[in-house]
Amino acid sequence: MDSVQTTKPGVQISKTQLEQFETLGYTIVPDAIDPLTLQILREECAYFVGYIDGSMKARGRETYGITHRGKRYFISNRYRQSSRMADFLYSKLMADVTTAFLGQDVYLFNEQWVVKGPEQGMKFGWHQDSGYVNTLDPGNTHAPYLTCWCALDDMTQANGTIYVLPHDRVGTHNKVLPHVRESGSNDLIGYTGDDPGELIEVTAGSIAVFSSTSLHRSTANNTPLQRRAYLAQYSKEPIAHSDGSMWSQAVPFVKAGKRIYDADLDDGSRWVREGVTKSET
Ligand SMILES: O=C(O)CCC(=O)C(=O)O
Repeated sequence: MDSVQTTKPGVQISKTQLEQFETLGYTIVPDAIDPLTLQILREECAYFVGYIDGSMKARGRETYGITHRGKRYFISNRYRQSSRMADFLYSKLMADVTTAFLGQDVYLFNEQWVVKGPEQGMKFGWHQDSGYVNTLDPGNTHAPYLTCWCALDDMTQANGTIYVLPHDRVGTHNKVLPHVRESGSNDLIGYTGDDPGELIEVTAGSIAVFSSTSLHRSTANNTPLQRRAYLAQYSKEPIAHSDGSMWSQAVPFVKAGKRIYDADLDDGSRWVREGVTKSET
């Protein structure tokens, strides 16, 4: 038995997963999210997609950045508009998962829904999450952060799951590649080689954990149902913009191994870069 850490009954981060993360840049935590929480996440997801879709319709917009109406939604940093999302983001489950990979201090950096519409759900191009940071802020030097990609549906090649390119096949361990914006989709593309990457097919409630320097992409959704993911990103220290100001958010979550999130202090007036909650642009 190689388990080194128990997160909750039935969910463990093993030595093998830690080694896989270190070597390949990603690992999977299967069936991590309990059914009630999964239901809550799906309900919250429906609310935010409906809200953004309505906002786009009302403004006659087909795109907001990388969101394309009906096809693909990226809805970021809205958890304070929900009475339930903080419970998940700052849960024991997420503390146990994030501390296993980041260490004893953890901050929430970013959170977003990534939803692909039925039948016409668009693909998402090869990128590193750190590539988005560095393209928007050239010269940024941040420690890699952690993406917890939470599957809200069973994820398959057909409905637009992700592929990850292991670090050891492309040399991305702690390395951020240049990215170029793709016209039409507005995606930033960080890899144009012919390695298809590793297909991540997981059941709803599983979490794919990867480093912000891991190259990943996702395929189109050709099924009759939405494909829903919730992506929660955490860092081991506040991430600064190269001008010294805060990048995105740095909400204190875990300090010296203890959960310290305080909802009463988290009213959006601190630990948040101005404008970060406005994704309709
Ligand atoms: O869920 C997906 O399709 C991929 C999302 C993703 O790669 C990202 O938001 O960085």
